[in-house]
Amino acid sequence: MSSLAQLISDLASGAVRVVDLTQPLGPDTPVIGLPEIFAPSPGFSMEEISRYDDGGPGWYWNTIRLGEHTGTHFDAPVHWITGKDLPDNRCDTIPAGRFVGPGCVIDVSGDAARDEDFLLTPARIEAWEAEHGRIAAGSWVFLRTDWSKRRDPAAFLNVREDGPHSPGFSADATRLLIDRDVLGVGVETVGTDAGQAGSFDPPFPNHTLMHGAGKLGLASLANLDQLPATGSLVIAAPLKIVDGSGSPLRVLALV
Ligand code: 23J
Ligand code: MN
Repeated sequence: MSSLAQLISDLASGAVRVVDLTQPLGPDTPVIGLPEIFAPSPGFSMEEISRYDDGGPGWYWNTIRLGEHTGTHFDAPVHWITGKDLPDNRCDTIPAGRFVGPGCVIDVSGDAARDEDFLLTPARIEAWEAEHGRIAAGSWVFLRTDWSKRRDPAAFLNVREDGPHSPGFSADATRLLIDRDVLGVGVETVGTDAGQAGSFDPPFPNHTLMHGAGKLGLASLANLDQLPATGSLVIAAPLKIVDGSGSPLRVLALV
């Protein structure tokens, strides 16, 4: 049997399941808040075109408006200045093969519960590799923080007087993942950098370094607690927006 025929059979039998790593997308979807000197990204809004009425007696459809980086979304290398001149760096030009890869889940949910500014370190990645094997080139690496269980948008964004507080990656952890030649990282928080990362060196190190290396990002993921540490197959394909810097998307894992 071919591997795809085997997969089709395993999907039909339930031996392989599809896990949806996507948050619902609607007007209540939280959006990253940047300091007021920067332009804000609009959240999701929807306007009806027709609903089985005079505007369209037999059909229902809507117009949607949103920032590219709203809800569960994809970050292309061109999103960051460090990736702006790389080849194949935008939503419509990244080869589709780079949207599919094995998933590695690094569970730091206990650490993030104790410390909302928790940062993944190289030592923590190496400890994970001692247990699960070296992160393969072309993997999606997910940081499980259980942050998606914060259903209240205020608790999810967790903004205080000194800005947002949420877990993320140290600059050196990002460098190690680039050395592993991952496809990119995925997080449960609103962005792929920690809440306080605007004041790190370099600022927003995960965006700066990952996108500078042509790597991808996935933010506001859900259900990472339903994935094994290794062995899943992840499909994260953005809309083919011409010159797009990112896109809302449906992220699926075969488990
Ligand atoms: C723009 C500026 C800073 C950040 C972000 C966007 C994101 O997190 C994003 O959605 O890419 S941190
Ligand atoms: Mn983004």
